[in-house]
Amino acid sequence: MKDMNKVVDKMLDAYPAKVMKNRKEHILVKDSDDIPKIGANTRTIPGIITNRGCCYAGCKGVVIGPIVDMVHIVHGPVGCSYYAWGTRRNKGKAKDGGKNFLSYAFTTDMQESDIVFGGDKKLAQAIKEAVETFNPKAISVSATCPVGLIGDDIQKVAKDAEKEYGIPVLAFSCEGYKGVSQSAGHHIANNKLMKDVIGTIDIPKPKEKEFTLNILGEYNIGGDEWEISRVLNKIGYKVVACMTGNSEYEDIAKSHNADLNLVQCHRSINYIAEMIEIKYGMPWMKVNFIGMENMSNTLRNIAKYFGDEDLIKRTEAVISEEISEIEDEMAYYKEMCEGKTAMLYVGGSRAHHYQGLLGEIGMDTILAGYEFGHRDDYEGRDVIPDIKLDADTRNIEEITVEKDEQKYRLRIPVNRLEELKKELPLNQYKGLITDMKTNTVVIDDLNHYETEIAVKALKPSFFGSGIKDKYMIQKMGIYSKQMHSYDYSGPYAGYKGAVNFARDTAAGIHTPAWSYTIPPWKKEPMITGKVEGVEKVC
Ligand code: CFN
Ligand code: HCA
Repeated sequence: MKDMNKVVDKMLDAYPAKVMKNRKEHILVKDSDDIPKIGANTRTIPGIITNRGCCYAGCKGVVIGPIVDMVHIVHGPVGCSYYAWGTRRNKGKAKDGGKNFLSYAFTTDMQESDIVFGGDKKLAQAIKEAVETFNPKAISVSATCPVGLIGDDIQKVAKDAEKEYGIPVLAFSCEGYKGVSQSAGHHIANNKLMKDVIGTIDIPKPKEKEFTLNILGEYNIGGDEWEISRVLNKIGYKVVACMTGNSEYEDIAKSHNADLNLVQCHRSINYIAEMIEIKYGMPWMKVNFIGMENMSNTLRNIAKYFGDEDLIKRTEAVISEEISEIEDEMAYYKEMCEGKTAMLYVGGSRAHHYQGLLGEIGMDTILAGYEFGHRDDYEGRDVIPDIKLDADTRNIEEITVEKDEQKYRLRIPVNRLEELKKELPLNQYKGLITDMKTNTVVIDDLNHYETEIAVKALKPSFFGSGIKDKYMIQKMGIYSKQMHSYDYSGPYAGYKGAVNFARDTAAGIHTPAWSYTIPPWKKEPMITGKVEGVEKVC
């Protein structure tokens, strides 16, 4: 068994003392069942080749961009707009009579003169053209770095446009430089959706035995949401809104009327889940639709939440039907992948979500990390303490109570919710570290240099990565799959998605291409140099 501490020491060894001290906090070896603390969500050291993106990417690219029937205008240079155009593969379809603008890239194409004289007028003109040409339900405006630097008031432009055209125009001040990663952009997007969209359209109360859900933190990458909803619909659930994959503006406006929020990606949308619970009394449950076992557990948990006998029965029937359709093929790919090892380095949730699925095809994850996860994504978060109520208000189905100037509406009796919280992942999340085996490595904000050391030392068969590191890994002769966009494949969620992933992974690992690739350490002479009189081999 490889001594992981030695691998980590080797990574840290090359750094100057200050950098080493910083990076040390972000790297750990899991050597017991304890959950150690990890440094996360802090600024990347300048000069290090990080894989992180920016605040604008997190707001426009991730959370707002997938809403299908809005025109999403990027106020900034064309490059920023181009960057967030289509590469994420968040798919969407227009609903009956609806519109879908996902294939367009709308930008104000800021030029030097706009930087000098201000870009507000150009933005107002862009909104006017968008309304006249496309007549969308709503418009978003996302700010890029220069907008904040020159002080264009996009909030005012948006307000004026709203008055003039009578449609919602949401302005996001998500300049790229805000915060330390995409994460700040998620938060900005969540806040505005909550403040200005969610709760603005009411739908009648669900009929008896109608079980309604929202899926939060699911962006329909490669069609994941379609596969998840197919199974949920088959069991009998109605999905009101998926935030924000494949959703229309009005779905999101109505989402407060559903019964339960399911949270797939905790990192990008926990804020909305929390705020909906506080404002509308709808609990949230952590789910994982990736992998057969995770999918089945998730479906069982949802059924248990509602506690309806028919629903529980239908859930079991659908699970067995779906599994029986794929188990032979999964077993075949498992034979091909059994005993191989994987590394996962993806944004803020997938490095955790995919470990179960990899396990189902016989692969252990030996190193994992997030680009921008927070400490709770790594270490987990406990049940958020309940709103404390007077004894006589317990057991009442629908009440409104005032606490800390907030109104809480309770949909299910508090004592039932309290019981359920003991059995189900309601308002709680087990972090990535919890699920990793011992003698594995967890690295936050992994950089290219550290990736190279880890790959050379541990030679995994699979590296789940992004566009920035994929090819440097493949040049080392290791199969690397983009876990953001699934390269050109998908869906990977749900049962049918699990087979797609298993098939792609088995094929990727076994392609003969790797035997033609000679990794650099086999053909290049080692570089030697002298550091303060000490012979140093790199
Ligand atoms: S689709 Fe999500 S699942 S939203 Fe987030 S944290 Fe990014 S865009 Mo890339 S693939 Fe990635 Fe997650 Fe949530 Fe995607 S792991 S980095 S910001 N992400
Ligand atoms: C982003 C979007 C991204 C980038 C993917 C990658 C995505 O945060 O900028 O680096 O390969 O999923 O498209 O995470």
